[in-house]
This record gives sequence, C-alpha cells and structure tokens, in this order.
Amino acid sequence: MEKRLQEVLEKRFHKTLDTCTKEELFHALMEITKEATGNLKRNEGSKKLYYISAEFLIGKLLSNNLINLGLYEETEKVLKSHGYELCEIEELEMEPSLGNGGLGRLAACFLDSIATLGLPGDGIGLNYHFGLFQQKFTNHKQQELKNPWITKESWLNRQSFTCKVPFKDFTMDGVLYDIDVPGYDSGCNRLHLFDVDTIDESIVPENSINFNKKKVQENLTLFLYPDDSDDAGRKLRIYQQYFMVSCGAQLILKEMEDAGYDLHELNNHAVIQINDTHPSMVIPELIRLLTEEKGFTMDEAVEVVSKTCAYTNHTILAEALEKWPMEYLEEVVPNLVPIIKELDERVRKTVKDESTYIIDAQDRVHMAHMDIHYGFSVNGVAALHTEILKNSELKNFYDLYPERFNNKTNGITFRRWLMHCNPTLTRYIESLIGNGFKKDATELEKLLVFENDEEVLNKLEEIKMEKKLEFKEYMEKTQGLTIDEHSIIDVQVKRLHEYKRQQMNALYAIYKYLDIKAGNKPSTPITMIFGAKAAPAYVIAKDIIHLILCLQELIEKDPEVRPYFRVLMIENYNVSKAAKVIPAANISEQISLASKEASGTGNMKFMLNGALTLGTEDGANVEIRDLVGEENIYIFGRKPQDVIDLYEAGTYSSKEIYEEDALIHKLVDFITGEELLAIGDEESLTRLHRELIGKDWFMTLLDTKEYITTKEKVYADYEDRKTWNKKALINIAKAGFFSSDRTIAQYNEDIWKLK
Ligand code: CR6
Repeated sequence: MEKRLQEVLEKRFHKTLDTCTKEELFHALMEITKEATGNLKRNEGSKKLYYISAEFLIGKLLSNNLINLGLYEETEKVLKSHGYELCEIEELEMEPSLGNGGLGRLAACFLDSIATLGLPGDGIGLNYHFGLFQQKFTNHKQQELKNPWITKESWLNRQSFTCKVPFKDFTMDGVLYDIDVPGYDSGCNRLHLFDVDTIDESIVPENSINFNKKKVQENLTLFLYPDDSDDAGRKLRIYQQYFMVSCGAQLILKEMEDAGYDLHELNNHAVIQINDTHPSMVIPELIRLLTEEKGFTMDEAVEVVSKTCAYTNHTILAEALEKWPMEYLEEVVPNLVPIIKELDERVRKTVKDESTYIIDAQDRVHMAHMDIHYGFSVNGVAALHTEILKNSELKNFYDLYPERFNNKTNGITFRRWLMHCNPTLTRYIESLIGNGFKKDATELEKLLVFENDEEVLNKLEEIKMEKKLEFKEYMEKTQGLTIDEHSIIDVQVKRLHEYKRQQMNALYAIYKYLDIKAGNKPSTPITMIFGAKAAPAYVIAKDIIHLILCLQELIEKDPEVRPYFRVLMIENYNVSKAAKVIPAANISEQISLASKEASGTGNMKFMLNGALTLGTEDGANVEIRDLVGEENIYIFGRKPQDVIDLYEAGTYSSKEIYEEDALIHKLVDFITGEELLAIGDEESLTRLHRELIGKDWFMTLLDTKEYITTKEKVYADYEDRKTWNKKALINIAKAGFFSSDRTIAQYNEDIWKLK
C-alpha cells in the first residue's frame, strides 16, 4: 500500500506521503481502491439478479471498500506512520445521499451482501446529481439546500453502453455510469446508475432546491425524489421512473443476448427484484421491448416477464402505494398505456374481485397490483409486516396467489454497521470469540457465555464510553454542542414522519422538563438526541422539527434543567452521522404506531452496537424481542391488531384523551404555552397543537402515558449498570440474525435461485 500510494502521489501530484495535502491523499486512495476493485473477479453464473431501485443510499465508500478489499488496517497503519488518521481523510469524501431512508439504505446493504456471498447481481438505478437535500437549521426550522456529491473524480465510471428512451414528445439518450461493489473478501458486482448528458445543474439556484420542473431534458436526473406536491412534480417522477426502467430493461436484454441466451428463457437467466413500486413499469416496458423489438407474441412476453419479476413491498401506508392517473401516463409514456390496459384486461377476464384490478374506477393505475399479478413473488420485509399484508392490506391478492407471498426480514451489513463504525467493539469481540462472526454473524452468539463475566461487561461499558467521547468531539466540532459523556444517550434518528411519532418523544421531553422544574432530578443526566429530515412539502413534519428545536433552545437556556436533561438535534442526519451516533447510544427509540413501520433497520444497527430498544410491537422490533427475550428489551403500547381494529372502527379520538387526561392535556398545551411561544413560531406550534387534538392520525396520544412510564423505567434500570451491560451483551450476541447476509441468502434460496 505504501509503495503504491507514493507512486500515485508522485505521478498525479508530484508529491510524497509527507508533502501531499489531505485532498491529494484522498484522491490517491480513491484511485488505488478503484484499481483494486477493478482487479477483483466478477461474480458470475448462468443466472443473474438485477435489483432495480429508485434509491441506493450508499453513503461514503472509501472506508467500506477498503474493509471489503482487506486493505483497511494496512492503509490505516501506513497513514498513521506519516501522521494522518484514515478517519480524517474519509471526512473529505462527498456523501452520495441517493436515498431517503430505510428503503434506500437497505438496497445499499443488499448490494454489499450480494457481492459478499459471491452471487452475480447488479443494482440498477439513477445517477441523481443532487442527493436528498442538505438540512440546515435556521430560526429553529429546517431549511433545505441542494446536496451535490459528484466531483470531477468520483466512484462513478462512465461506460460505453447507451440507449434511447422514448417519451411522448421526445426521446432521451441514456448513458451509464457504474460503481463497483466489492464483496467482503469476495468477488465484485456493479451498481448501474443511468443518466443523461443534457442535465443542467445550473438551473438550481444556490441555497435552494427549486427548479423548473417542466424542463425534463435538463432536470430528469437532477434530484432524488423531486417534490411531488404538484402535477408537474408527479409527472417528473413518472419521467424518472420510466427512464430508469427503460434503460434497465434495455441493459438486461442486451446482457442476456450478449451471453447468448434465448430471450424466451429469460427467466432461467435473469431475475428482477422490484424494490417497492417505483420500478414497477419495468414489467410493461419489458413486454413492450420483447413484442416490439424481439418478435414475441403478447402471450409469450407476458409469460416470461411474469416468471422473471419479483416484488418487495415496504409499506402499508396508502400514501406510499403509487397509483398513477392514466391521464399522466398518456402524457408521459403513451407507449406503455396499451400494454397496461392489456394487462388489466387479462386480469378482468379471470379475476372477479374488482379490488385487485390494475386500473380502478377513477382510471388510476395501481402499480403494486401490476407487480403482484405479473410477478412470481411478493415479499414483505419483516414477519409482522408480511402477516399484515397477507391478512389485511393485500388479503385479496393473498387469496388469489397464496404461493407467491413470502417474508424476508430486513438486514444490515455488519461491515459498515459494526466493523467500520465500531472498530473497538469489533476488535474486542474478536478477542473473545475469534473472527468467525465476520463471515457468519450468528457466531456472535458465542458471546453469551460471557453474560455474567464482570470483566467483559465492564469492558463493554468502557467501549461505549469511548464511542460517546468520540461522538461528543464530533458534535462539538460540527455543531458546537458539548454533550455530557456521562449522561444516558437516548437516540431517535430516522426520517421524520408522524407514524414514527417523534412528536410522542417530544411530549416526553416536555414531561421531563416539567418534572425537573418541579424538583425531581434524575439520578443520571439524560441526553435525548434527535436526527431527522422532513420531506420539504410535509408541513406537520416540519412543525415537529420546529417543536424539537424550540425545546432544545428552551432547555439549553435553562440552568435549572440543562445539567440533568437535554434535547439535542443533529443537523443534516445522514449515513455518516448515523455511523457516529449509533455506537454512542444507550437507548434506541423505535416508537412507531404498531403495524405502521414495515420493518425498521435502525433498530438492528443500534442493537448490534449494544443499545437497548425502547419500542412498540412493530416491524422487526417483534423479532428483536423474540430473539433477546422480554427482559432485554422495553416494549410498550397498543398492539398491532388493536390498532388495525381501531382504524377499522374509526373510533379513535385524540380529543377525548386530551380532554379526559389531565397530564396529557398539560403536555399538549405546553406546545402553545408562553415558554415555547417566546422562542418559536406561533403559526407552526399552533398548527401542531391543533393537529394533535383534532386529528392525530397516527394515534400519538393513545400511547403517550405508557411511553412515559416505560421510559422512566428504562432510565431507572440504567442505574443498575451491571444488569444493563448484561442486557447490552445479549443484544449484541443475538444481532447475528439481522445480518443482511442472512437476508440475501434467504432471497436467493426462496426467490432468486442463483447458483
Ligand atoms: N420508510 C419502511 O417504512 C423499512 C424500509 C426498508 C420503508 C421501513 O420500515 O425498514 O422501507 N418503506 O424495508 C418505504 O420506504 C416505502 C422505509 O424506508
């Protein structure tokens, strides 16, 4: 490594390891890493997976690629001997935020595991020029800025493949960029990101995310998830989706033909995993290409495509299940319209249940319906979620095709979420049980023999302290906030959404604030950490951020409360910040309204790093509980079936709870009380107050009381540090199940069947 680094620095910058700048060093490292990945053998086989997804939240790649290549430690040593820290070089990398949250990060973890298991499988997506917006706090509010990540040199490698994508009034030329995906101690796959050369980044002003949505030739791949609160935005999403799937389908067919396969046997050589409904148009697009260009009859095309495509559902929230008005499709992708109508006709001929039709009475196209009728597999992302799909949300489809439904509980790559973000813990685990867990995560269970070993438990606490100190230093440097490392670190980091109920956590903060004001000081100080971006057009979500930032301000300025209790919000929460805060956490907040969080994956990352979950019976929390046992997790709140029944009955009234419960009344009214109004914006706080009492669609007030009692118990339990540390150890030991290597092995076993 040292020799190669010197060579590259000399050749490119006429510098040495002792004279170069950190930027030059970063570029040299990137070049060497790309070269090493390029030399890896490609994973190959007679059947290949294509994972199509609108999002790949890959995050920074330098360190993870070095880990997977087996070069991390050597690089670290070489840099150290010349006075550099690898982690400071890594800070210079631009972060590709090509995803919103869990779904996009899942796709990135999956790519890592697919490559690691030696399976031939590539990702297909879009090369957004700006990732998810950069978040800034001004006047206690979220401000959105554009988030560029592509520099002159990056992980992207331009390829020679091109294709033409036919829209209604014009054709666009797709170009392809690849990012190599090295497996851990294994071969290599690729992430294919499509783009167009006519994109004009300059149509977006500085400090803004606004642009002319109608200039499709200039804006098509500018933004991940452009604001879809108006017609133009929604149509732009269809342009993006069609561009992605058309390029993808053309690439797949070309690769198949180049390999000499008969396209009539496409399903024996390719499998396409459709990640949520954003790529669903790949089904009619493949049918179109096969019939128009490859001489297939409609019957032949429908049959082979249906045997090639599989669909993953990631949510039961109606707002996220895409239904496109036919009118929009006619305007953007008229080529697909007759095919979609034909697919719908075929369903109507054989199926009685109208609720499963692709085109509904309002002439809207239900993308998920198309996926289920014309795919061979439908999977949910956690056991509970899949059961809800089968028994309520998609029951009518389950009745039709029970054999298509299956569960694949999500997972995370331990290379990033343990080895990279917590090397100290990794090394310590290795010293206790050897390094087999790096390849077979279930070996973490070997840690269980130490559950009563005081030396081991103390060491775990020491490591937690080290990570808290690192996080403290980071927060000081980036936001000027000084955290007390001796406090309990209680963390809720995830996208801001009402169903995730950050507002309930904020109500707890109000409770604690008032309790301390009344003279009840906690034995150990508490630091509550939030990190969340709200969709730019999601008004209530932004109001919740405003509330949290106002609470932060109120408490920071209150010398009576601040020494015991603080509320802090991480600005611009993203993948790298996740890697900093998760290892420092004692408590992992997973408090969604039961039945609404399909899985969650943050919950797995916290557990793996020794935090205890405070959560509802929702998503993968249920499987965490089953693995660690009731005594090693804190579960509270209304059960999923009760919540489903409550929606069905339509009897939930937050107003009733507010009026009947004096404590809740007091906490909710604090939002518009004089303390917060003196800091914040009256309109925003009043709107949130009104929402909580008048609607509260995700039933915050239903669980608030039990949440407060449970959280008080968690804090009290922290006082018995030995028992706490034992619980942390059991959580780490049982986390192996949540390795995405396991998830991918199951996808392959049940759905993909790659050799
Ligand atoms: N928001 C689910 O809500 C799940 C991920 C990945 C989500 C979340 O519970 O862990 O997908 N769904 O499966 C969607 O994005 C539609 C998410 O990230």
